[in-house]
Amino acid sequence: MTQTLPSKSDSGTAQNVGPSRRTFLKWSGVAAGVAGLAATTTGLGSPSPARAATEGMADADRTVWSACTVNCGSRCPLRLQVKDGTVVRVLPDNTGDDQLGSQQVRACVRGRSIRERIYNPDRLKRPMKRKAGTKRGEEQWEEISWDQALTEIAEKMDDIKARYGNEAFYIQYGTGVLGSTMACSWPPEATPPARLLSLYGGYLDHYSDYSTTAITQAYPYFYGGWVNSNSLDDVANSKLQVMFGNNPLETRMSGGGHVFVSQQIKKENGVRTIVIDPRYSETSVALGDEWIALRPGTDAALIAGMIYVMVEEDLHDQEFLDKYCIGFDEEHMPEGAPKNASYRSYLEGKGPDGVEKTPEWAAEITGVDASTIRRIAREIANAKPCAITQGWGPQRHANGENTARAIFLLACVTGNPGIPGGGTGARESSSGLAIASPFYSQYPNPSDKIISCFSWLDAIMRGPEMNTYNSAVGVKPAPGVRALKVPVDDEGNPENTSLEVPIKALFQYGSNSLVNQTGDNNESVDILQDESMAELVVTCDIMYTVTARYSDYILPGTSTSEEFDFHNGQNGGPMAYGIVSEQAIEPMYETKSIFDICTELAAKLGIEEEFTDGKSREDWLRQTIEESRKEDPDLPTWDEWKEMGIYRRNAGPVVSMTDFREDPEANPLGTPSGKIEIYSDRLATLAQAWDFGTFREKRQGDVITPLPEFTATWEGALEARENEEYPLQVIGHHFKGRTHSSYGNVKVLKEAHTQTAWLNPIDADERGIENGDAVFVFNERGTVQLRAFVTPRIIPGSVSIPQGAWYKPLPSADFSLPEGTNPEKPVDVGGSVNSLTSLHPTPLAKGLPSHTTLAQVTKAGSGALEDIEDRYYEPYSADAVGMSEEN
Ligand SMILES: Nc1nc2c(c(=O)[nH]1)N[C@H]1C(S)=C(S)[C@@H](COP(=O)(O)OP(=O)(O)OC[C@H]3O[C@@H](n4cnc5c(=O)[nH]c(N)nc54)[C@H](O)[C@@H]3O)O[C@H]1N2
Ligand SMILES: Nc1nc2c(c(=O)[nH]1)N[C@H]1C(S)=C(S)[C@@H](COP(=O)(O)OP(=O)(O)OC[C@H]3O[C@@H](n4cnc5c(=O)[nH]c(N)nc54)[C@H](O)[C@@H]3O)O[C@H]1N2
Ligand code: SF4
Ligand SMILES: [Mo]
Repeated sequence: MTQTLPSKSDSGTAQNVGPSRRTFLKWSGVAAGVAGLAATTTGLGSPSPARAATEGMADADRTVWSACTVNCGSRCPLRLQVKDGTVVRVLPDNTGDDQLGSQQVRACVRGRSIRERIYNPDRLKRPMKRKAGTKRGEEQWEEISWDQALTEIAEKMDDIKARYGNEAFYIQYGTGVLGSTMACSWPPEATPPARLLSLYGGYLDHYSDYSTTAITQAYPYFYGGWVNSNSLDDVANSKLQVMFGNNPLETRMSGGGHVFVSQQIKKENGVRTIVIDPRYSETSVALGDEWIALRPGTDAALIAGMIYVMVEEDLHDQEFLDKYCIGFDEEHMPEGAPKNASYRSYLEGKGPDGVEKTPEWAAEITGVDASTIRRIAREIANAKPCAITQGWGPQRHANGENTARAIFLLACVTGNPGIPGGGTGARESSSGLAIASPFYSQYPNPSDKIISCFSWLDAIMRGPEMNTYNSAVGVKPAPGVRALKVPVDDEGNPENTSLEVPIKALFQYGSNSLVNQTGDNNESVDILQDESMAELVVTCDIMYTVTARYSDYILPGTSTSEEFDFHNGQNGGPMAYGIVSEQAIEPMYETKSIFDICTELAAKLGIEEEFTDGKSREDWLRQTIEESRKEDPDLPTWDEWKEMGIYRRNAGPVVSMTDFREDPEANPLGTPSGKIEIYSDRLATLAQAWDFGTFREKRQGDVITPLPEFTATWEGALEARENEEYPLQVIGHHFKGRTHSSYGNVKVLKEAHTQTAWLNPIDADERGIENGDAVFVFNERGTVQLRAFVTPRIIPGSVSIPQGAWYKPLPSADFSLPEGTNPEKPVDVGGSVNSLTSLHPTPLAKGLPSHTTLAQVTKAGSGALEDIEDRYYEPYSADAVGMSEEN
């Protein structure tokens, strides 16, 4: 077998390990139409490639507007060409221009390959039920009719409701159809299952999201609520750009390309860019003038070291700190705060730890040498203004709340919030359209209890033991607010709320988070396989995903190309836009839209009339646009919008927090002091009240600190040095080959962007690993087998396994495993980083610590490469588990 081995080059996308041609060609499409696709893409009817790109096939029956609606943080229109009822070609937006604010929205490689998602061998075809007597995940399915599936689900729901009440129902985090309106999959309250469950008596809601759990909870204590930084195009006004773990060139691949255009502006204006990331990311490659490689989870130490230098050399913006902030020095502390509790005291070693936060101290923790820390501290302080942003990688860590606040702090110490060219240290702003949501606002959830989006496995196991103090169980503050507000009594102490019952029924719609996207796949499976815990697991997806595999009922959904919908644009920068997609093709197989599924389930539950309110899907969409037009008459009508596909307008660049900057007294923040709180006395209170270790062992770093200080955490950079068994820090970056797990089964994308473990040559040499070798990455929680990408693009001591690959566990007995692997755990040959990560939540937010994981890497034995090669391209397929083929 011939193999294309990865190149050692460290630029661009050279990490890819090519598949063998044999496995690639082995693939065959499921639908008859697919056979014709190869011919059409070779240019039939297309006079020139350029024309083909926008005009496509001359003999297509029609071209309709559709969209890519997955959660990549962008949102792209697609023009689907249909011939004989089959999508034969995907064309880009052909409207707009090349000016920022009215730019064309060009779909990325994923959206452009959407046909291979529509006509994928893994498409779910008809409802399936787990066979009686088998365990979840054993993949023994019985195909059943829609009527049987929905009747049985309704009966089980009634039974659970009678025994436990509505708090036992949970809508899983799921963002696969985030970009739609009638097919929306998140936030829960904006989904068809939520309308159904609200009418049925309510459900347990979740706060925050897997993207931003830690930073969402950090915000209120620092800025009083969510604020963005300036939009990226505002970089034209900056003297320097500093990006902490922000990788928009991979995580914002379209959104109208404002990232690319804005960064062109950066280049034209000669704005130097420093990227601070354990990896030399795509953004560092394309934009970075300097890459600062730091150990994962240590940004707060780097920042302390830098601010130490700024203070020492009087480069900090004392005026800004005095006027807009509290907590920086002893002269500006909230009443009642202890002595020496200010950030300056922390730097000077006057706080409880007694350690001066010199650059040498920071160097020891971060791996960035002290002279570099001094140099960039001076550069950042002297560049006025300086655009400091963070992605969400830095906060997806064991104490990500403090990291997020530390990056905000750097922006404040340098006086950058609220001015052009500056920013808040948060992620970049983007404009949007205000769209009404009549379908979802009509029946709010009658239950106002809320848990962290990451706590549902705990709630399955021990719901009634969970309360505010030990698990941040809360009360929903207001519709649409997804941060937890902890109510306090007259003394300022948090009020306690408890769950009454465990979660018993789980609904996954557009979610692969039951298993695969949450964390610790193997433990999640163990919990789900105990049927005394979760009693009903229903999944609606378009693919036979990992989550589908562990469900009781699988309901096959239609894809966006099979539906009418409205999609609010995202990340167009200064451009706000929206897309109306038309139904391109008939629903495939026996698939149904989530609106129809919920309508039919509502009928079984006796609430159909309320559910639809007598309106069709299109009626609701029309109403959505009509109601939005009442507030914003410039918007097109539904019919006009349908015709034009995409509507856009220039909303202008965003500079955030200008009101506060101009007049902080008149425009106070939502913090108790109305100012930016570098020291938060509410966090000081929570630090006392919060109870760690009740049912998860308290681990290092499970602390809340009033200041955004560095905390050494479990499985963090410091622990890595002491841990001989698992000395490597594993992160799992968001990857261009997939949007999480979505598109993860598209062959061309797998071929172009192969799943590998990034490993520094120093670590590889120590282990006798060469580029392209098969390796095991393992810890107590699991073992993953995949190829190594040996590259100086990652800091020594760290490994990155791009998140979202599909978990594929095989019995460990089939492998000859190295010492240190846990034989009780299967070997994941799909390469999911969540086979290694932990379910231990972050301290304040109870969020995902996905990028905090220790593991070891060793070379896998002979034969492993061929194994990987063979398994990598085979479909996960529903056909393989007993679904019939005929359409
Ligand atoms: N192509 C593609 N785009 C996507 C997605 C996808 O799956 N694929 N997912 C979308 C979604 S839902 C989200 S939430 C966003 C996610 O966007 P992010 O959360 O920003 O993405 P990550 O890749 O997790 O992290 C960004 C960078 O942070 C780095 N990093 C990790 N740990 C640390 C640290 O401790 N400190 C510092 N300074 N850097 C660190 C990573 O190496 C990475 O380069 O992306 C969106 N866009
Ligand atoms: N280790 C680690 N884990 C992570 C992260 C990380 O950085 N590291 N990032 C986290 C983040 S930020 C996020 S947002 C989550 C994302 O986690 P999820 O929201 O679960 O995202 P996906 O894996 O893309 O799953 C979306 C599902 O929707 C399905 N879907 C797509 N289109 C349709 C449709 O039209 N109809 C139906 N019915 N289904 C559809 C897809 O097939 C897919 O199964 O992952 C989190 N997990
Ligand atoms: S994956 Fe994101 S950037 Fe790519 S086409 Fe879809 S919405 Fe656009
Ligand atoms: Mo996310």
